[in-house]
Amino acid sequence: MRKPPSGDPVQDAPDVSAPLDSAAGTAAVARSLRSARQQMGVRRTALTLLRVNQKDGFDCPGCAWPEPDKRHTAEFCENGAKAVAEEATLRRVTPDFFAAHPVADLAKRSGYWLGQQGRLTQPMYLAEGSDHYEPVPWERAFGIVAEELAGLRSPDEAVFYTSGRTSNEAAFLYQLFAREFGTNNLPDCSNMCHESSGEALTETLGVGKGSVLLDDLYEADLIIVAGQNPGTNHPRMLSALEKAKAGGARIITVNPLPEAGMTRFKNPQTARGLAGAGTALTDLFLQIRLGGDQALFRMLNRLVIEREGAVDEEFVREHTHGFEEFAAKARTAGWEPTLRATGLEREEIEEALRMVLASRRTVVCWAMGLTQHKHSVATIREVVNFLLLRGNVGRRGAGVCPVRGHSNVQGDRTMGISERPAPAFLDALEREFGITAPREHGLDVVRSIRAMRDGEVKVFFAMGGNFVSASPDTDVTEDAMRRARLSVHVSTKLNRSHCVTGARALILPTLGRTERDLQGGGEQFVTVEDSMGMVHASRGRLEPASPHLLSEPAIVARLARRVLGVESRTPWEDFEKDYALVRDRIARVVPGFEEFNERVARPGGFTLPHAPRDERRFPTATGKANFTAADVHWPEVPEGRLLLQTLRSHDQYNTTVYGLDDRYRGIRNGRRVVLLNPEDARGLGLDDGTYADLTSEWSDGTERTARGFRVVHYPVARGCAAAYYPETNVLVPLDATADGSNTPASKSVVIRVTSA
Ligand SMILES: Nc1nc2c(c(=O)[nH]1)N[C@H]1C(S)=C(S)[C@@H](COP(=O)(O)OP(=O)(O)OC[C@H]3O[C@@H](n4cnc5c(=O)[nH]c(N)nc54)[C@H](O)[C@@H]3O)O[C@H]1N2
Ligand SMILES: Nc1nc2c(c(=O)[nH]1)N[C@H]1C(S)=C(S)[C@@H](COP(=O)(O)OP(=O)(O)OC[C@H]3O[C@@H](n4cnc5c(=O)[nH]c(N)nc54)[C@H](O)[C@@H]3O)O[C@H]1N2
Ligand SMILES: [Mo]
Repeated sequence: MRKPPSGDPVQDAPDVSAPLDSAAGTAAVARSLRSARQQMGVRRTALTLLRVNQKDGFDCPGCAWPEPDKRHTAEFCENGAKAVAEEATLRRVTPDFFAAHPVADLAKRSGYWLGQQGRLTQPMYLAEGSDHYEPVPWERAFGIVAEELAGLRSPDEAVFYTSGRTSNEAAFLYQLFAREFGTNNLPDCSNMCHESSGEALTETLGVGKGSVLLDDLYEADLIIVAGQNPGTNHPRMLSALEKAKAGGARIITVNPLPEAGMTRFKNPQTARGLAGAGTALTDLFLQIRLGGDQALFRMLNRLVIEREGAVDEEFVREHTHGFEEFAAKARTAGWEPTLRATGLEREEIEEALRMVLASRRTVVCWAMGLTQHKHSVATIREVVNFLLLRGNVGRRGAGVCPVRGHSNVQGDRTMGISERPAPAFLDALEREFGITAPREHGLDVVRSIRAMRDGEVKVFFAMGGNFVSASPDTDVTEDAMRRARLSVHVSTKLNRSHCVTGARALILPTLGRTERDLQGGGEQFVTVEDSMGMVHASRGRLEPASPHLLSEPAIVARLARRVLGVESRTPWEDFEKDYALVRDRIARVVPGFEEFNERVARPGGFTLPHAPRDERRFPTATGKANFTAADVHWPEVPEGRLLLQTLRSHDQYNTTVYGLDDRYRGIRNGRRVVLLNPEDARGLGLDDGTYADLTSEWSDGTERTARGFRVVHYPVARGCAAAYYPETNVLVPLDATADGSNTPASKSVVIRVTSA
């Protein structure tokens, strides 16, 4: 079939052209200014974009990549500009809009359409049995939440979700409120994102965060970028890689797709980048099969161990534990399974080995390509083994670099947003606030969905995000949400989670990063922590999108007063007026934040301590860095089936679709595409341009189907397929999660592709 089958739920007619082999450059600048002007107009564009990531400006609501010390006047990227434009848009969703659109009608719209309607302006309430949201005064909205919470048999029948844009101050108050209320049910987007990294790093190094700073990248001899597409998702990282290369670093890219940004980068901030050929970033491209990374690193580790003098024996002796057991295991790695798991040639791995051995200082960077598989935790532990062997932790120019997603997802965790809080954190919280914190572990994202499905959770509260679209198994998740008594979303923009709701629902509109936050105590700023543990202030300057908006800290503080009543000894009212008082408390509860207010006042902020990086101290169970000797796994794919990864286009931010232009991959005007290796496609009788249905097969015998995807012949690794998230979340079974982190295995879904 050449045309989309009729009944296709989303208007989608993808145009396809050849993928590009370089990223950024003038086209990126033009694209960012165009989307900014469309949403904000000319003057606002100039005023806003110049404040992104400046020392007295606001933190870009895009990704968590850190700001360099010497900043350009335009320290943002094409996709940062889109993130800002999306928030600073002049379009508004008013009560009239809700009067004109019944919820059932909104539920039929695409996520793209919903997002394009503009900023939310007033608190809205969907009464039980009603088909329209209606405006509701703030105090009544808080009253509704309090009513439902008071009716629960146990505080654990409520869940408090967080998406990673929430500031440190709001996150700290939010977790305090949840714990005073009595639950650790604090799932967050991390559960779907870098949880596997946190899990693996905590066990092996004692700190669940990255160990490198920007300077380390600049000083590295070798940087391995595995399972990450920085050209789209962390574009400013390309500038750092370019600088590293100028300093002599070499780069190995490990990815089933050749991504334009890693191939060649035209830095839009330099004249040469704008006009010339740009910098070739990747020295060696390993086009790996999905999920083959553990096998790759295991083989490299075997080869390093076998090579005379290649292991840093002093480091291993002084600082690590478990080497012998690991080495014995690694020596058994065989070539045949390695080549099968990775799809690579032996010569390619040997070339990688030569680069590894030639490097004194190695950094490994990764993102979702490593974290969203069943065996992700073991894979990341293998990366740690790899770095430990040659002493590449706690040395300048070397270390682990998990590149975070949301701009404050790391900070939210530091502030205690976690369903499995450390006992020491709870002890400190109890001491500071005189509360009794619940000690039992709470629910993560996947377990929250199960609990809602099974009627065990009745109130769902979200601080940001788009839970039903971001979560796996869309149909199951939506049904689960519909079983809730009440769903509440603190949001800036309309999304699908406002349309698929509990029996009652509330939308609580909030300020974005770009906006001025005026409280009783004067103008406020908030703080965030980037992917490298640097904490700094973020100050919005724009007039808020509507006079009815409340800031996230104000929403939490007012809700807490209403729900907890006079029993709470926490000075919520003071916290709402003056966020510096919140920071004083954070300083006493969270290690590394001593003298928080003083230190964050300095331009550029401060860097949090990191024991492995700063002093080669490893706060693990053994007191050393741990080698781990897991079995090697990779996804088994039955005959005639493919392995699907669900990834991001260049024109989206998670569930927010900015536009329909996945520029670097040459895909425009539609998102229902499936990228297949031409040989695999031919084997299945699927010509480029035809339409196909995707059916996932799960081990319990259940199947899930998504229909009407345009087949695109694309240079993906053999046996692998790629399609966009969130359209394909419907294919990811709720129970398909990573061992040890419970992260949905969104990058290894076994599918069959059949002609539509
Ligand atoms: N503009 C923009 N920026 C963003 C986001 C966005 O949506 N838009 N999202 C933010 C968030 S929350 C996050 S977590 C990050 C996500 O950043 P990324 O992790 O870069 O995002 P994905 O699109 O999921 O891309 C995964 C990459 O890993 C590769 N990959 C997939 N599976 C494997 C595998 O098994 N092995 C290897 N070696 N590679 C694999 C894919 O081909 C792809 O290049 O970006 C953040 N920044
Ligand atoms: N299949 C598949 N599923 C995935 C992934 C994948 O790669 N494949 N990736 C996973 C990952 S890495 C992540 S992080 C999750 C993302 O999951 P979420 O963080 O839940 O989703 P987002 O799409 O980032 O949330 C967008 C919404 O956040 C709201 N928002 C934006 N800014 C603000 C703000 O400042 N304050 C408040 N209160 N609200 C705001 C807006 O209303 C917007 O509609 O998705 C996960 N799901
Ligand atoms: Mo993420």
